[in-house]
Amino acid sequence: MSRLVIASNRVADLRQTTQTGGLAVALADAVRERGGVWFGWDGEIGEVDEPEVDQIDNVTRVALPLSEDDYTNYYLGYANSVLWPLFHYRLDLIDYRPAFFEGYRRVNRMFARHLAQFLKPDDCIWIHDYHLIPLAGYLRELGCRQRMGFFLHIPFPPSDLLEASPNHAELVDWLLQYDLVGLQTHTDVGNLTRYLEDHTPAVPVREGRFLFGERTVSVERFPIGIDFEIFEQMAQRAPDDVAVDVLRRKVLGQKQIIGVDRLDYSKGLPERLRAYGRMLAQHPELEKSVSFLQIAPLTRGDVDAYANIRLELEALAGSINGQFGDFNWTPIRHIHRPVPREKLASLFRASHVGFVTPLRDGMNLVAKEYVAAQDPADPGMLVLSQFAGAAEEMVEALVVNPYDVDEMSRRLHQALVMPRDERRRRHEALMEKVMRHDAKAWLTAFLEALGDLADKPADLS
Ligand code: GDG
Repeated sequence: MSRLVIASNRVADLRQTTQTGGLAVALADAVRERGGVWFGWDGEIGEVDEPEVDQIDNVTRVALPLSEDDYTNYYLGYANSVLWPLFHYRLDLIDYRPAFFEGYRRVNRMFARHLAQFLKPDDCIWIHDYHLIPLAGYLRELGCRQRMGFFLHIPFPPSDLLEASPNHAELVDWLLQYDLVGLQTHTDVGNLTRYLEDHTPAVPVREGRFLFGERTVSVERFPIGIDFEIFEQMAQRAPDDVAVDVLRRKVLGQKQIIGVDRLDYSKGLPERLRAYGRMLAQHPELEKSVSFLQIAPLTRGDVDAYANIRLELEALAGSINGQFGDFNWTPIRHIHRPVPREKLASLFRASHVGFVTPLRDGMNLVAKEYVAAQDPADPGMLVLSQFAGAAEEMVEALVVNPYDVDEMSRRLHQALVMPRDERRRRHEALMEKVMRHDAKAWLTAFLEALGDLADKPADLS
């Protein structure tokens, strides 16, 4: 088995993966099993010429800081003020500046130079997400001929939107330097396929395979999953403070709705709060018998669009509490601090509705975590946006249009009053999918596809 080399914007702390999400754990396990390298930014800002190298058994962790300039132009700039909004269909929020694109190229070129020194000829290289699209191209320029796969965690937009970026042709040319491009959904695969067919000389040779010059490139769907077993177990061990809260709610006969998202404009938070407010207005009988817990830890606070969304949410939550609340009832609790993962799992289990309504999302792992955390005998109900990648599979959820506040309000109410039999039926189907398509299955499918490509001749014409 060849070694595995992972490159991601942030390199995981391989000495302490239990605290991080299931994805980092699954990737860390894979790289430990095969031996290899994990390469990326260490999350620090500073000037260092050489990366920090840490050998942990058979895995080399290679991490380096970003300069102030690179942090501004590559990370906050091109990655998060151009690609993130563009790939989430938000042309209105793009802040395009030539210096951002220059920074993006510069950092990827610099990453390639450092990473190349750690590669062996038959390594299998797996590059993650929108920050590092050009990495394979720059590695190829340095003469690296290894198999390279790329996985995009966020959506891939339709051509009409992608073309709004002055750099769309370069972005797609860079994607064509990979042997395998993995995307989350059928919609994403369709969008990239149409772009390749309409705007590039790549020739389709069979479904999902394109001939580009001397090389072939595969485009496939690999819907990402969660570490189902660990999350399910975690949900069953409620910490004392959550257990007390559950008891208090039981005594009061109160149901809880939960939302958990990084504070981001793609997550549809204002629309979600409005839908909750509308439901309270339309159902006065719910007074004091329901509450909404929204956990939204701050990320990328340095980008203007994130500061704006925070202010909007605070105003909305304040107005809902002001209009409906009472001295002994706070209709909405809204938390910006991150919550430990174990607590999150038990809060999901203690909540009657999981309210997951992004305007656009690559997959959305929270939807899967909510399902995994439920008690199968008396499960809560998931209300899920049709624009989350997860909705392609999780059709037994109450699927909503996140732009339609009235529909969300109706579905939220339906979820709160849904009879137990129907909840159990829907949950059983959802649970089976979340369990089967877990993080391990995603990872194995991707690596098998990348491995298989090595055995096939490049020219399929
Ligand atoms: C990108 C794509 C795709 C959230 N708050 C806390 C916390 N979280 C955890 C959740 C979940 C993760 O963060 C968020 O994952 P999502 O999938 O929902 O969203 P993104 O962060 O935007 O991830 C997305 C994903 O990549 C994987 O490919 O699904 O579409 O946008 O695990 O539980 N965890 C803790 N405290 C919090 O306060 N511990």
